[in-house]
Amino acid sequence: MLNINDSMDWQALDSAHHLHPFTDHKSLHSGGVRVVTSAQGVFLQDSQGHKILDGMAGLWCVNAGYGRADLVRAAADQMTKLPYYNTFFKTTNQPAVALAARLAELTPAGLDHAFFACSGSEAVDTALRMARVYWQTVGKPDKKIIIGREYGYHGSTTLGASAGGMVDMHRQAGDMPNFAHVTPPYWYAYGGQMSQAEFGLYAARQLEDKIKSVGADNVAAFIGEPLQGAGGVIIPPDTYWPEVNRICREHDILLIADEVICGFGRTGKMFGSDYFGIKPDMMTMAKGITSGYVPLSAVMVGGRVAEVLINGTGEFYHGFTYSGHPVSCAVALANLDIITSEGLVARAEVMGETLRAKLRDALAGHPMVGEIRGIGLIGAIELTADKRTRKPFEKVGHVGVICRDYCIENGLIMRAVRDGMVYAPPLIISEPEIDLLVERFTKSIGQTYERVRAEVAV
Ligand code: PXG
Repeated sequence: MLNINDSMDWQALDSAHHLHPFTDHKSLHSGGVRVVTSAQGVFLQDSQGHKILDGMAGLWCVNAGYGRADLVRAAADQMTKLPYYNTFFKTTNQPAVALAARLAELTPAGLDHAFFACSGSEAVDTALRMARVYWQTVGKPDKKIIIGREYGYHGSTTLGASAGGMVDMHRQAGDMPNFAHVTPPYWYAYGGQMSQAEFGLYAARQLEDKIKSVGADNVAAFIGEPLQGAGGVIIPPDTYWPEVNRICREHDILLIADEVICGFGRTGKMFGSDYFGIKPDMMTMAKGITSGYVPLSAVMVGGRVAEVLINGTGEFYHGFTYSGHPVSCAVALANLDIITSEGLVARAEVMGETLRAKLRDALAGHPMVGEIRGIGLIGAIELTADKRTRKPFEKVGHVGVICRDYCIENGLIMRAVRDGMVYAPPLIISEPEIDLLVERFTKSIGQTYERVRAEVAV
């Protein structure tokens, strides 16, 4: 019989039977998997007794922090009352209705209808299908192409992978027809001699050029994350989104804001669209909607599309067993209560500033640190082989992984994207916890630097 206190047993069983997402299994099995057993506040506990500061809020989602009794109670109460019923066939449930109405209030004006699913990928899939169905319904069935961006991430379904700009995903059956991609507004890497403001306009106009080259009559929608999270926390210059708004409006292209990471306070505003002034026709959201406690996602649909879907399309042949799941919706409502009553959105703005000020104090002069950027409680520290020229390291990703591994050794979870280190801690993080994060990260950067220097010397 398995001894549940022995972490090696869980590791062996995991290797024997469990396929993980985005994982090279050979290398996982040789190193051994970390077994996370519990969590409280901003700290994770693993089966070997390590207490680790979670600088990533799980996967950018545990906005309200771990161990929130109110969320547990909301789930238990709803499971006791009505654990499941579907929202097909002229049926609804109270938490789903209440959440749809609450989201209509919270999102920018005009986004008044919610379609529910379980994951960000399903929300993206739903929005893309809605976009195409919208154009079919209004008599423009050729408008099918979805334009996304390089380094964009929109999930792991085939449509989501095709909309995203991750070339490795495209290679592995994620390259459906009728998708196109444009340059991301990644000033640090691509800005060259341009000012941030100039580069924002330049990157937006790549979209306009693409629309012109494939023909606006063939384009259904542009999808973009307000800031690109999984792509490395690429934060667009202020000039970018207003220009994208204009381009989509003038060429009659639907605009989909993928708020899966940015939504629910991450940027210091309720939504990334509020922060950047995006005027979306649809918004996809997941993760922070329940702080990750249970799966839930939504597409918020604006008046233009909703009106056509409701009054023109007839039946939209799309939906999921768990659309509007009452337990997920009840947890989301309790989570939104926490976010609003504890002022977590404003807190993200203030604590984000504090975190960046401390990171800059500790690291701005470090020879390997190229840029420290962020808004709210999301950001990145770019590592570079040459601070002055922003030269990347020879083997992209190698130094990032070294740094990530030192972080974990030092009791801190950060993600490496190429050679940038990204952070997105729970929005409840306190100042002493920020100090700890900065202290552990600074130590890890120091160790990484020594290691890289030693490698170069060899
Ligand atoms: N859109 C965006 C903007 C996302 O960030 C999805 C859609 C898909 O959501 P689901 O719930 O289907 O995973 C995401 C998810 C990472 C990482 O390591 C990022 C995500 C998921 C897993 C890992 O950065 N983002």
